[in-house]
Amino acid sequence: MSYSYTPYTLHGPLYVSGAKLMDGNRIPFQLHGVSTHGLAWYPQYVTKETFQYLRDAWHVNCIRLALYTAGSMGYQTDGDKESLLHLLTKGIDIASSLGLYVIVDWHVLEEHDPMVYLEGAKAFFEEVSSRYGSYGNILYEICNEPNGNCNWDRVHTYASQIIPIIQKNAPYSVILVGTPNWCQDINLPQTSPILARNIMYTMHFYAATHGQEMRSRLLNAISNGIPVFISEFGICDASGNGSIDVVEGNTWRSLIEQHGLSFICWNLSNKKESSSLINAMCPKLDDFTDNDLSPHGRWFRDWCQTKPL
Ligand code: IDC
Repeated sequence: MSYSYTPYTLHGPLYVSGAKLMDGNRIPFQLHGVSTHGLAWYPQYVTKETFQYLRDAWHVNCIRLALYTAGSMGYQTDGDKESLLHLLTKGIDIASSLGLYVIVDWHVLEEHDPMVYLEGAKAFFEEVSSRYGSYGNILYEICNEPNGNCNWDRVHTYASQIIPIIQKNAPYSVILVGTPNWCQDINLPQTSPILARNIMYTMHFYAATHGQEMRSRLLNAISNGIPVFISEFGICDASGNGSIDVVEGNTWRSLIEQHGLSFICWNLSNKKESSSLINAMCPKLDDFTDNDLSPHGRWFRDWCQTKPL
């Protein structure tokens, strides 16, 4: 079924008020969607068929475009910058034409610390935010997962140089800031928050690895008024593989729903690993049947389908 209204026509530009993400009707709002795998590795899903299908059949209202900065084919390493940027903007354009929200994810991972490619990040966010400054459906995720020895001070220093670049061009966009320890340390921003408007801090979980202890940390952060956004999660283990844990997954789901948090599932690909939503042998780009989807994919689809656009 195809709708004549879209998430963006219904909800408009978003903003942050206190700890909450709000829509253009000034009502607390949840984004729920999928993250691509590394754009360089699975570019085939950046198509209108796939995004439209996910919107209409699964009620996905947001797509996260994961641009790995380092590693094989990374934007700052040996990737072809021009074609990666082209793929990213193609994703933004398709999502926008379908009225989907879209997260531009500067996917810091292997380099541990976003300061490693500070200059590259400045150039990248200048380029993208100046091109799309007038778009109200774009969120900027400025560093996926700081990790290793990267502490909150480093993230703060990085963020305070990137945020003004984005806000100069796209003054009203929501900006997502990763937290240390692969986005598990959601307690840290409270020690020295980032003093800018429309900021949310990201927490990531993988339900077969992360349980009650992390949920308590999340609850503490929420009760301390920290705006939290779950920009990546899975219900397999933190490697992106291993068995899925539906029981823990459902406990996370209840918590997310109770607090109206946004949630973006990893990952939109058919890579042979359990976090992939699509089965390894399935080449399809839309019209996914139960058999085309992994257990992860079916679990997430069933949840997402309960959501309004
Ligand atoms: C994983 C992918 C896997 C890939 C690996 C390294 O699922 O195929 O080989 O990255 O590039 C994260 C990261 C995300 C990881 C995911 C699963 O943000 O890039 O993807 N994960 O390990 N944080 C926690 C888990």
